Amino acid sequence: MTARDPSQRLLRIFYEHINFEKGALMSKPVVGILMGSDSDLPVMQEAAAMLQEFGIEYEMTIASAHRTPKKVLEYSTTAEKRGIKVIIAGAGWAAHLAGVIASHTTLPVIGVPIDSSPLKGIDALIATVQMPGGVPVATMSLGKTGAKNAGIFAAQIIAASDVKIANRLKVYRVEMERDVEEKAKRLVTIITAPAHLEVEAVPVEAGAPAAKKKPRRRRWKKKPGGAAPAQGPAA
Ligand code: RP5
Repeated sequence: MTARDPSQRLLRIFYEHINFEKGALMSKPVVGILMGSDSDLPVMQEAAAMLQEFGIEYEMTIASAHRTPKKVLEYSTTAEKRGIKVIIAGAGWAAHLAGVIASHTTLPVIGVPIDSSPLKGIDALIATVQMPGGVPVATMSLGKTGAKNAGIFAAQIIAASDVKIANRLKVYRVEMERDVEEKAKRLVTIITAPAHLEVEAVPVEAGAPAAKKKPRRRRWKKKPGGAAPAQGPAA
């Protein structure tokens, strides 16, 4: 193998993004994650991460509706017999992967449109979501969030017949609610000033998840005799 060998490139990316200790290679996968290219892996590993969180076994491979149509056909027509219960398919550009898979199997197919094109994924979104009647694809939102939701949605499908996974999903929701409430409490502390003080607003960096942000600095400034500025807690 040379350094430019595509399989080498894939392995490198795979090792960078997948935590093998948590078991990316599993003995009895029930979810199949497919993607059109190794360049989709940084997005699609979000789906794998959620499945790992819920303790669901999965397998992952690259198969392209356009570049490897025979592999897609083979995968789609044998998945059910091999014990796969849900297929997650992510692709960018003219993203036909999820739809083609759905045309070859009655397993539920979850599509993740990937924002890898100059059209920023609008092409992939439309190609994935606009399935003709009779062959549905459950289309998620674009990019990493869509891949994350695909993992959760696959867990929800599995949970319909697996009470252990159903309970893990309930715990996940409770934890998510608690996290949001904690962030809301932090926000109230930051924006509610004592009557004799005035808060100097420090802008929040856009986009970064709150948990990873540096704690916001509070700068308190004496306000001569005035009340705190009228600000309520943000939603
Ligand atoms: C699609 O083409 C893939 O899903 C990928 O998002 C896009 C670009 O692929 P590469 O040219 O990066 O291999 O089939």
